[in-house]
Amino acid sequence: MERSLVLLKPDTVQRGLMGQIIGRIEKKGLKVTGMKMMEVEEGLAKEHYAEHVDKDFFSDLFGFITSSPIVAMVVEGEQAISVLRNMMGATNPFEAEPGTIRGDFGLDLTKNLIHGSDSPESAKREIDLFFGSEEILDYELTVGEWH
Ligand code: IDP
Ligand code: MG
Repeated sequence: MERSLVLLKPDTVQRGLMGQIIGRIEKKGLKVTGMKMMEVEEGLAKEHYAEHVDKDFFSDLFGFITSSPIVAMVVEGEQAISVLRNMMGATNPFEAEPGTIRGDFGLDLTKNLIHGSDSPESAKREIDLFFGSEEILDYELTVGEWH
């Protein structure tokens, strides 16, 4: 079983798309084990996007992610990392396939709605940045065996 850090970015919250995107994650059969609404402070933004701090788009990305509240989630399931990346679609919403979250809802490279961890190592690092262990719940979904 894998875990991924999912962020519903400020555009998702502002556009009222939280429910639709969380609904897709639930309907896929993935399990939400942590979830909170929060503002991303400057230090957290820089740590989370550490691999991008030297890129030319970083100031846009930083301004965007700190501009308005997000929803942070821990999502669990078999191959959850790649399954979520496929559901999200390509980073660039102009290239993301229809049927994906970015392909269906996005029209801007910075405002691309959702973050999902890209590897087990990233997932662990990112989950530890956003969640305390007491904020991640250990429970069974009783419908789980039907998926
Ligand atoms: P990912 O979110 O699909 O993993 P990353 O390459 O990790 O994509 O980039 C992190 C975020 O930075 C993207 O989701 C997007 O919001 C933004 N971003 C990535 N590349 C560019 C770019 O070339 N121009 C502007 N923003 C970008
Ligand atoms: Mg990434």
